[in-house]
Parts: sequence; C-alpha cells; structure tokens
Amino acid sequence: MMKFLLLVTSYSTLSNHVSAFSSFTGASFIEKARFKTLSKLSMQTEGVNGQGSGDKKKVIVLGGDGFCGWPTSLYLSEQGHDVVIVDNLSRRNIDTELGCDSLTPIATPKQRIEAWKEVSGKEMKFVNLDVAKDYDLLVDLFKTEKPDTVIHFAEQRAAPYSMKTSKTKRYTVDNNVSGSNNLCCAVIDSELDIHIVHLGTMGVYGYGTSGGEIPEGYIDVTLPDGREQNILHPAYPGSVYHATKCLDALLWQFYNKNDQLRVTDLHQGIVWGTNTPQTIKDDRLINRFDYDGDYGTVLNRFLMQAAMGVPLTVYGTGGQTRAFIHITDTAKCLEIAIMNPPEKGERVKIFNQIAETRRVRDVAKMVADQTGVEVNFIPNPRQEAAENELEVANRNFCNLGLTPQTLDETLFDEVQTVVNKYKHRCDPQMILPASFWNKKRAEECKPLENVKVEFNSKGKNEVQDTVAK
Ligand code: NAD
Ligand code: USQ
Repeated sequence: MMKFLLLVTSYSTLSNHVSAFSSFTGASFIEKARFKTLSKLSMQTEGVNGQGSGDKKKVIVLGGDGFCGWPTSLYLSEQGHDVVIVDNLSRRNIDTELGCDSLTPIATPKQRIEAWKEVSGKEMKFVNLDVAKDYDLLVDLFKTEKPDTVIHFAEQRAAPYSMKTSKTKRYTVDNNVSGSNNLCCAVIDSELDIHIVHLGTMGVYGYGTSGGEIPEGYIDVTLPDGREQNILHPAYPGSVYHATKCLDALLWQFYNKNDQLRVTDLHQGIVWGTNTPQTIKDDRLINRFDYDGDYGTVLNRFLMQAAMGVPLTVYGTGGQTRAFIHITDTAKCLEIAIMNPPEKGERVKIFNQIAETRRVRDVAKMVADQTGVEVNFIPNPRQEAAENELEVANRNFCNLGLTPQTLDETLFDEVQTVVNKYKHRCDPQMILPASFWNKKRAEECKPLENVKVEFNSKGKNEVQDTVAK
C-alpha cells in the first residue's frame, strides 16, 4: 500500500483529535448561524413593475435549481417575495456527462416545488428554459410575469470544467456570455424597468493584483499626464470560466450606459456549506453538494474528504488565498441586493460578496485540527500563483446590515453531518483533480493517474491507508 499521492508535506496526525459531531437540528443550526433579520435594513418599499407590493418583490431566479439558486429561492420565498425559478437543468445533465452526482440526493424540480408548498404554504413556479438559447421564451416570460428583479445565477460556474477540453471551454463561453447578453436584450425588449442582479466572482479581479485592498468594482487610477479616473477594476481572469465573468462585467457596463439598465453585479467568493434553515425543513428540499474534482469547491471538498478519512487534497503549496462566504449569507446578500437597487441612470452597482479571506493551507489545517485527517500537498492542476495575498473590501454589504458568518467549526459539523449521512453515495475516484490548465500542469499531475482513492465505508476514524496504488 502506498500512502496518498506524492506526499510532499503532511501535518502530523494532529493529536488525533476528532471532535464529536453535534446533532444537527433546524433550530440549533439557526441558532448557530445567528440569523439576523433583515428588518433593520434599508429597503426600497415599492415594487417597480407593479407585481411586487410594499417591501416585497416579484423575482425571477435564473439558475434557481443550482447550489446557490435553490436556497436563495427558498429564502426569498420565505421572506414573502414572489419567486419564479428558471433553469434548463444543464447542471444535472453535466453530472450525467461526468459520471458523477450531487452527494446529497436532490429531488426533481417538481418534487422540490411541491415540498416547499407543503412545508411553507408558499407557491413558487418552475420554468424549464435555456437562457442562452430560448430568447423569445425569455422575453415572453418577462412580459407575462413582469418581475421587479431578475437574479442571474444561470451560468456554467466551475473553473476546472471550463478548462477541461476545447468543448467545455467553448460551451462555457457560449452559455455564459450569450445568457448574459440575452438577459440584457430581453429586459430591453420587455420594456420593463427590471433590476438585474448578477452573480459575478472575486476571480474577475485576479487575486491580490491591486497591490492592496481590492475595492468594490471600481478603482481610482492616474493615467499618463496625471489624469485621474475611477474605472472598472482591471480584469485578470485565471480560467475560461472567470474570463466569462469579466466579459459579463463589460456587458453590464455597456447596456447600463446605452440603455440605462439597472444592474447590480455581486462579486462573490467561494461559497461553502450545504443546507440552510429552509432546505433542512424537508428531505426533498435538500441542497446539492458537489465534491468532485471539477465542481466541488475547496472547503466543501476538504470537509467531505475529512468525513471520508481521505487525506485533504491541497494543490501545490496551498499558499493560494481566496475569499469565502457561507451559503446562508449568499441568500441574505441577494435579498439585500434586490431591496437596494441602483437608481435609473446610476452606473452598475458592484458589491464584493465575501465574509473573509483565507489561505488554502490554513483552511486545510483548520479541518485537519478538527477531524484528525491528514493533509496532503499534491501537484497543482491549475495555472495560478503558488502564493498570494488577498485583502478585499466588503463594506457595501456590511453597511446595509450584513453580519457575515466566518469560518466556524460549528458550521463544519453541519456539512460533515450531511456528508456522513450520504457518504455511501460518494464515488472516491471522483475526488482527484480531473482537469488541467495546460500541458505543463497535466504533465506534472501525471502521477495522479495511477492513484486509486479508497475509503473505509465504516467511518473516517478507522481509515489509515486511504489511498492505495
Ligand atoms: P450551479 O451550477 O449549482 O447552478 C447554476 C444553475 O444554472 C444550474 O442549476 C444550471 O442548470 C443553471 N443554468 C446554467 N446555464 C443555464 C442556462 N443557459 N439556462 C438556464 N439555466 C442554466 O452553480 P452555483 O454554485 O449555484 O453558482 C451560481 C452562480 O453563482 C454562478 O453564476 C456562479 O458563477 C456564481 N458563483 C458561485 C460560487 C460558488 O462557490 N458556488 C461562488 C461565486 C460565484
Ligand atoms: N484547491 C485546492 N484543493 C482542492 C480544490 C481547490 O487546493 O481540492 C485550491 C485551488 O487550486 C484554488 C482554490 O483552492 O486555488 C479555490 O478553488 P475552488 O475550486 O474552491 O474555487 P474556484 O475554482 O475559484 O471557483 C469557485 C466557484 C466559482 C466562483 C469562485 C469564487 O466554483 O463559481 O466564481 O469559487 S472566487 O474563487 O472567489 O473567484
């Protein structure tokens, strides 16, 4: 048996400390997450297009079947907003294409909507439509529903998937850029003053390239001859996926200038966590959980790997610093954004949607300290800086009342409880990276090809040689 991969460094067994997982109930989770009501927030009180009333909005959620879109839809519905979900289920289809699945067994959209009605008494509609292709249907939907706000989650969002092959690169650009352009055109053709709220990414800025705190969207620059301007922060994407978010930002800027579209662009960090106080109300409402090398994001992957007893897969030195936000705060940020739209004629509002920044190896150490799992440093499949600093302004949301949840072991328990419940659904071979940024990175990762990931199905504490060759 050979120990997991090219073991460059390993934190020792970390005192073999394994915390007892606390039981996970809705009430205790809500208490732990310290939910802050939005009643104190500054809120616009009129629905713009006549459908929303008072402080409630009519909201179309594009991509509302996804990891962020589903819990956000439930949260907005619970707060009394009128929610219509649009999704073409492409994410579920990509699971089939990759031979993978959400670790959590997600119900069909129909079952989800019915369960929410049973649990909450609230109606939500579901419309299966491709935002990047079904343009006329999109315009018709806007004209029929007359939403105050359209939230746009409906993009191919995995950087590794976007870098897999020329096919996935082209799909990511076609889907994401066409979808955003269609959205702007459809708002114009509907002749409604719809507020667009788009989920962008911290990755549009690059990581730490400003040489100081990353501002919220715009940066003061001094041009030759001492001319001073405040411009969109220079784009510095690290993947085809991140490049589409940079192109989106230019589309928002153009249509805002040309057609006075009201747009809010939310540059969100890495989302972690699984369930929210709404999704835990019924098994059929459970949120999706991605753990595979393409769609799983770093902290959720580490929490899942720890629960399985698989050494954590830190890429390179783990010196990459990234921004993080918990899934419950994603939903709260969206409500703040829809209640505080820009004025007509105001430039695109840009908020950094993050709670904090952390270095990947520090995140791994936190998880390892809590669970006793080993940390492995493996060749990095990505073309990215081995080490970077990252300081990010998030004052816009904080000034509007957000108190973001920071990384907290009590919330780690929630994820690990979910993972333990569904670990029989995990395919261990999907854990290793399966997408390489370029030929050099692929070459460096070649030794991973012969590695077989195994975990002991009895439980994480019994696993010793988790990966065998
Ligand atoms: P996800 O893949 O789980 O959800 C996206 C949803 O959009 C899926 O249900 C998919 O089927 C749908 N979709 C994609 N293309 C579509 C199209 N053309 N027409 C209709 N539906 C379409 O992703 P997520 O994690 O929920 O991310 C949502 C958004 O938030 C993305 O735009 C992503 O870039 C952004 N974001 C996510 C994270 C994160 O950590 N998950 C962090 C920052 C930003
Ligand atoms: N990483 C590891 N080990 C792993 C997985 C990732 O070390 O097992 C490292 C990566 O090399 C990278 C960092 O962790 O440096 C983050 O990777 P990630 O997969 O968690 O996040 P990323 O690819 O940046 O994308 C995710 C979402 C994307 C969103 C982005 C926000 O998938 O939709 O836009 O986070 S941000 O990173 O702030 O731009």
